This record gives sequence, structure tokens and C-alpha cells, in this order.
Amino acid sequence: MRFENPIFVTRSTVAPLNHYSKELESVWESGIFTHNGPKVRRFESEINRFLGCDSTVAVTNGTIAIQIAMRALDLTGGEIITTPFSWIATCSSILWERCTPVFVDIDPNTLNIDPSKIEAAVTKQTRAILGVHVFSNPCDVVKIDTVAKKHHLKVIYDGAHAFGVQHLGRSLLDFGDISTTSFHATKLLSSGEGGAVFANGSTKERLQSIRFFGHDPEKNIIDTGCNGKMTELHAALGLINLPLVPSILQKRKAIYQQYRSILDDKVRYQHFSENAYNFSYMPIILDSEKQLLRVIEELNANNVFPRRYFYPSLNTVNAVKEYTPCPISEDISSRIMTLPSYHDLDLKDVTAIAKMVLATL
Ligand code: T4K
Repeated sequence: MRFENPIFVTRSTVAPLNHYSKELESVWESGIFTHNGPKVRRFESEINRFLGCDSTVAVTNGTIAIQIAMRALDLTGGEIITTPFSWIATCSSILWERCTPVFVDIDPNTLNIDPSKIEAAVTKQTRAILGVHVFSNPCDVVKIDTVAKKHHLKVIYDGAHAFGVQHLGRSLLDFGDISTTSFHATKLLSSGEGGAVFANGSTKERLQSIRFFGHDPEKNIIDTGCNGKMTELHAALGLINLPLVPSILQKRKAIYQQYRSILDDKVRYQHFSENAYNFSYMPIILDSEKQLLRVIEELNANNVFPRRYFYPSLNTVNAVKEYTPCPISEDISSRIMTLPSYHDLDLKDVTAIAKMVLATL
């Protein structure tokens, strides 16, 4: 069966257009489009309420979120221990901040940075650990925290995928010195482009200042900032989409279960705890890259477009000057892909896609 219309890896879930126009009326009335206006402040407090925290600082996107986090912790110029299995933004943010990424290989089951290998990578220049909750699967935050404390390192978690996940009794985005997330159009919660940094106390105040040219609330210049402000238009989109998150979570879980019920043990999956996962991605691990490419070719021929998240392994990209072997990440990267999953994807279509994969295997 060939789908008439293309099925992409994901599709933005958005509230009806008239909800957006309604939300925008007050923006048009006030003429306030940016500078942490009422929509951004309400978006932050609604996220706090949703996640059960008080730490949200909305920013332009999930990439600037990581960069602002690094600035707020004064990491510029240091070595940052990180994972090679992520989107390029994790690594490019480190390079953009004139830091050196030091790659530590991943656990082949969780697909997150292997905490037992971190300590061996610590040097006198190490300033921080930057972990990624891959596909929303929580890093081993307890072990990472222990190593960080022992060596006086800062911890940042890139939680671009991890919105809505609760772990050890609180929001997964409330761990580390700073956590970050993304509200890109492809994410569980979309504001078109957008992101947030999460921290408490003086770190939160510093993040608020850095995103706004280094101003304090009275507009005195107290820091070297940048322009990382979310606009009122993006916050308005985030606000109308936030109430959809519980039903998106439910639907994505149903899609995940449907794929697994058909693919069964014919492919491998990321290991995760069902209570701390948001099912926003549907990663499957094949036996080899050759098999993976065959499956992709077959799906493409049927108008289905999965994505190779994440490929290539970041320790191998040109921008990274020194190659450090990370055999597990390089191997997984070569044979993992994510299948289509989004709110209005019909379970019948999921069944058909899963059967196409099976047929190719
Ligand atoms: N850290 C991690 C671990 C990340 O995964 C990311 C981003 C970041 C940091 C940085 O966050 P941001 O700075 O992006 O906020 C996508 C996203 O651009 C990117 O946000 C995401 N991770 C990455 C994993 O995936 P592409 O290049 O795969 O997107 P694209 O344009 O191919 O879109 C995929 C499908 O989504 C399309 O086929 C259709 C659908 N789509 C796409 C867009 C742009 C929509 O339905 N609406 C849209 O507006 O990167």
C-alpha cells in the first residue's frame, strides 16, 4: 500500500486558528510584541503550573537556551563533557561558546551518556557536564550529580525532547544547575520556534538578564547579554497549544504501543522507564546500516519519510577538530531511525507503516 499523501516523521500539533487570533487580539490592542510582555510572562507561569516548578525562563529557541545556560554558568573557554548521540545543536552550542566538547560514549540501552565513563574524561580544564535526555529518556541524574560534585563541575541538561516528563518526583527539567528545552514546531509543545531555560534563585535571575541584553529589571546593564527573548506572538502560540499536551502525550503513547505490538522483537528499542518518558519519538534500532537504508528506501517508495535521528554521531562531524572514538554511539547512529509519530496520525496508518518495515526485514 502506497500512501497518497506523504507521511513525515512528525507534524506540528496546533490549536485551531481562531484560538490563535483570539489570543492575539490583546497584542494588537497593546502594540506590545516583545520584551517579556504579558504573554511571555503568562506562558512562563502556565508552564510552571503544568510542570510543578517555578524555574521557567522562556527564550528564542532550544539552541540559544543551551548557549545562555553556558554563559550563565561562566563556562566559556572550558572543556565540556558531553554525549556524541544528539542533535548538532548540543555540540555546536559548545563550540559557539568557545568551549571544547569532550565526548563520552553512550550506554547502548538508554542511548544517554554513560555515567560510568564520565570520570575518566575529567581533566583540570573540565568545567561542566552537558547531558541530553535522549528522546525524553532521563539521564542518570543521580550518578552524574555525584561525579559533578566530586570534581566541582556544573551540570546542564539538554531536555529539548523532555517536556512533560516527571522523574524522581519532580519535573525532569528541574535537574542540574540548568536544564533547557525546545518548543520548536516539531516538539511535543510547539510555539513555532521557542525554548526555555530552567533554574532557580540567582541563576534564574542571571538567565533572565542574559536573554535581555544583560539588563536588570530597571534596564541597568549588569551583564554581557544577548537577544534571546521570546516574542509575544510565539508565547501566544505556546499558550494555546499547552492545554493540548495531555492528549498529545496519550496519543503518542498509543502510537508507540501500536508500533511495538507489530514490530515486536524484530527490531531493538531504547530502554526507558514507562513512567518517565513522553513517547514523542518512535526510535527503532536495526541490525545494520544496510538494513536501515533498505527500510528507509522501502518506506520512501511508499510515501513515508522517517528520519535518521541522530546521525551522524557528533564526535565524527567536521566542526569537531579532534576525533575521539565513541564506538557505541557511532554504531547506534548508523542503524537507528525514528518512525512517524504525531497527534493526528491514524493508528491504521501506524499499522500499515509497521507492516512495511516488517516486510522489508
Ligand atoms: N537539543 C536537541 C537534543 C535537539 O533535538 C534540538 C532540536 C535542539 C537541542 C535545538 O532546539 P531548537 O533550537 O531547534 O529549538 C528538527 C528540529 O528542527 C529540531 O528542533 C530538532 N531538535 C531536531 C531533532 O529535528 P529537522 O531538520 O529534522 O526538521 P524538519 O524540517 O525536517 O522537520 C521534520 C518534520 O516535521 C517535517 O517533515 C514536517 C514536520 N514539520 C516541520 C516543520 C519545520 C512540521 O509539521 N512543521 C514545521 O514547521 O529538525
